[in-house]
Amino acid sequence: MYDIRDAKLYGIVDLGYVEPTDLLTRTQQLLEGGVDLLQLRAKNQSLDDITQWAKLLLPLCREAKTPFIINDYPEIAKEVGADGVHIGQEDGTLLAVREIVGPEMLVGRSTHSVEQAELALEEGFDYIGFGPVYPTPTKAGRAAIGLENISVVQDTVGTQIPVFCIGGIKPENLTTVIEAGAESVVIVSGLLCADNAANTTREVKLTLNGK
Ligand code: TZP
Ligand code: MG
Repeated sequence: MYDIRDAKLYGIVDLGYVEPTDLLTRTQQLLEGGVDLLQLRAKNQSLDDITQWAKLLLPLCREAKTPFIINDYPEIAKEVGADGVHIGQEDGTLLAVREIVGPEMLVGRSTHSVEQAELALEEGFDYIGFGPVYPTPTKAGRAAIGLENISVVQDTVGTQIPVFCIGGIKPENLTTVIEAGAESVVIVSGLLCADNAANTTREVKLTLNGK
């Protein structure tokens, strides 16, 4: 049985960076490189399209034994039989999501402060995203929270559920983020825009594993 507490690197195939025609290839590259969780993130796309893409990607993730998470849409996660769903601060309560997806599915929450992180733990989320650590075009308009509270959240929330630091994290600044206390990260553009996504993913995994 997969234990999400072992997850170090959370990869996202984001339609802001990947053409629909490249989705399968990019997903395969991230899986080959060893992401521990794979999310489909598709802002401003039709529910039908997202559902179809999710159905394409799910078998790849199953083959790689990597949990497949849908961003924003519990109904789609339920329909396609995904392993999890990820929601933001504005996306309602865990209870409302559980009514759609049931008790087993992983449910993650985006958090942007120590207070939000602690509330997400209290509410019962399976993991959190914590950031943006650095400003990032992937989440335009959201202020960066910096490095200083990573160790605080890691030492409180992070002893109970995984804390994935997110936002502007790249291979170049990963060591700085780890030195600030991060144990697990989400990297979006830093993997998707790499010349060789599979190799970059592999290198990032080695760094996260302290090698
Ligand atoms: N939530 C906070 S920052 C962010 C999300 C979805 C985007 C992270 O993307 P990148 O490209 O790794 O900065
Ligand atoms: Mg959302």
